[in-house]
Amino acid sequence: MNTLSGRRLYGILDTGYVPAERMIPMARSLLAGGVQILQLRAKKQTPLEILAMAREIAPLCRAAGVPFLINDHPELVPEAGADGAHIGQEDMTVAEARRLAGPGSLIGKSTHSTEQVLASVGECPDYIGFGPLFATPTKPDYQPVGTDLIRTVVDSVPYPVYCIGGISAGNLPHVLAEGARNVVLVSDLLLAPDPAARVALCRSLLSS
Ligand code: 3NM
Repeated sequence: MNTLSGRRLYGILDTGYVPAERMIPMARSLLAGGVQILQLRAKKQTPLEILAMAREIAPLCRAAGVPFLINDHPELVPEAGADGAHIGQEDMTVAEARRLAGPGSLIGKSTHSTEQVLASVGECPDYIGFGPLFATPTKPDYQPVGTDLIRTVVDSVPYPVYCIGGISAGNLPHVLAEGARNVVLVSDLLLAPDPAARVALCRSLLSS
């Protein structure tokens, strides 16, 4: 069984929203709320800084039984004790990421169009991200793909699709009604007054 099976809520610790000194408390909050996959996304930090953060987050995820992935840096996975990495369209191939991250690691890939979704099949990632569904300040330079294609995309690949981009507790019921099974939320969780409660709310929306 795919170790992502049944893991429908994916959270990202993004250093654009969470300062370094808040990273561990935020990881604890998201895990306490019931996030089911966690990623560290640190676009402006050096690999050494990312490694230091990842080494602190990995044991928390392990204790919670939650897969922990590192954005963009599969080479840090073994040393960080992480479970895998997430790569973008402009990065290396899934095979190269898997080689760097080590045997048994989870590798996810971003897709932003149906063409990219279909092309991902040949690469055999463990999952794909599909988005951004809606315009989002977290990834400002990307054209939203909307929700009309979700069902087609979910049905066209043999691994989980994680819809991403502008998703919030508020629009989650709509996104699910459009055919999404799994979702990634970033700013809606990280900027919530009570991130753990926000995660728990999303979990309950996903199971209702
Ligand atoms: N990747 P928020 S959209 C990190 O489409 C990321 O691949 C996207 O953040 C993609 O939940 C996105 O704050 C930003 O909109 C998601």
